[in-house]
Amino acid sequence: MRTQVAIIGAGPSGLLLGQLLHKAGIDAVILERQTGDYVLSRIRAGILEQVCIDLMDEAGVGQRMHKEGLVHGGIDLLFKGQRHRIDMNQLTGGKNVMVYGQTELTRDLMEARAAAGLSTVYQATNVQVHDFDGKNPRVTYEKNGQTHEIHCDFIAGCDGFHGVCRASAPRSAIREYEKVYPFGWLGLLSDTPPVHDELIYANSPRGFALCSQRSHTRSRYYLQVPLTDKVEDWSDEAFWQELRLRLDPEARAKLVTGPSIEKSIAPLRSFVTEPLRFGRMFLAGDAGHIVPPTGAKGLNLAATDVKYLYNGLVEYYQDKSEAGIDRYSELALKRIWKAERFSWWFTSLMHRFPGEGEIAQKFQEAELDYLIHSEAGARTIAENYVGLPLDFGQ
Ligand code: RFL
Ligand code: PHB
Repeated sequence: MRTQVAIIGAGPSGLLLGQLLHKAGIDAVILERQTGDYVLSRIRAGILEQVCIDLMDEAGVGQRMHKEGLVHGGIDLLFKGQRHRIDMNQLTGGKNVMVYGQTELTRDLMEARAAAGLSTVYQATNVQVHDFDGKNPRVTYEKNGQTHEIHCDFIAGCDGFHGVCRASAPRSAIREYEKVYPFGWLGLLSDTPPVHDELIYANSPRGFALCSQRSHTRSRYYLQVPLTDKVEDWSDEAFWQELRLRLDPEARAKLVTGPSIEKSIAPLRSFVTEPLRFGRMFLAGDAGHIVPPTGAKGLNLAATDVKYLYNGLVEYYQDKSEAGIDRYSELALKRIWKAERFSWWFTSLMHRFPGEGEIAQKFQEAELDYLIHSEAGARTIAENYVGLPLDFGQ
């Protein structure tokens, strides 16, 4: 088989890239290790930046998102038992974010791909990437006991943190930067109305908590937990009890609890690979970088990587120029490092770090107090949270 771009991974990065390329008349095949249902069962991100919304529109798959997504112009920061609103819309000259779950975004992209009759091979095992240092890369995979081969011009590694593409890059050509945090996030999804109409990020002496949502009737809550905790250690009742203790009295009184639909623990990590291009193979999304979820940046960064890569590929096919693909890694990394910095900083500001003692809590509270009372301070949170502008390096 032959295609122009072989995309590895049918998460948000791979599906969005596939859809954009299709719109531009560029042929792509997507190989995914899991089933489509499995991909949709992973509960992950919930907040879209404007650049991500714009990309869904550019890909022609934004209709349901605009109908069902909830536009938020602010977030609440809770510390010392009190909530303070950061008016992001006002502080950024009218920018907002949208609540629309990664599951829904992925579903929209999958459905559009199926409707257009485009090829996604699910349950493709033993995917291997070959010869990407030359002009004729290949991808091999197994399906139903048979080995298949795809010849292509480019390989897009959209296969997440545990994928095969980054692992196949020559060790002498790659640099990896990593910070692992000494705690995780326990997430709970429930069909209960959200405690507040915007998100609440809580700094509490008992640890961080986040009140998020998927709709007016579905809530997503998170608690900072020690890395040693297991999901089985946390009954729903224990989760709600601990969440209450980390909230302010008003939110505590308003909190509606109910049975969990999903509960899972995610470790927190900052991770960046440099570069994001190895000959004719590119890395995009979680394949190239991971952020701790505190800044809601993971999915949004994946989308902007895809935008840069897509622009470069269009330039290659339509204008016969390699300038765009040559700049992909540099441009994407510039934005990635800024989001990495914000996510690390916001994580450090909001969580309890083992062994740091009460003085760390006091420093955090003083910094939060300064930030919310300084327009410059509040704006720095707002500008980063709604997402920095795309830089095309002109
Ligand atoms: P994904 O979504 O991981 O998709 C990669 C796809 O590649 C497939 N794959 C392979 N396919 C073929 N062959 C192989 N060898 C393969 N290896 C892997 C996988 O099955 C998968 O389908 O990466 P992508 O597309 O780059 O999208 C990135 C986002 O998913 C990610 O940044 C966010 O979900 C991160 N993230 C969160 N981000 C937020 O902004 N807010 C959040 O609340 C949030 N929560 C999370 C998260 C990530 C989590 N992970 C990775 C464990 C919670 C969790 C639990
Ligand atoms: C979510 O809704 O899952 C979510 C929202 C904001 C974050 C992280 C996760 O910062």
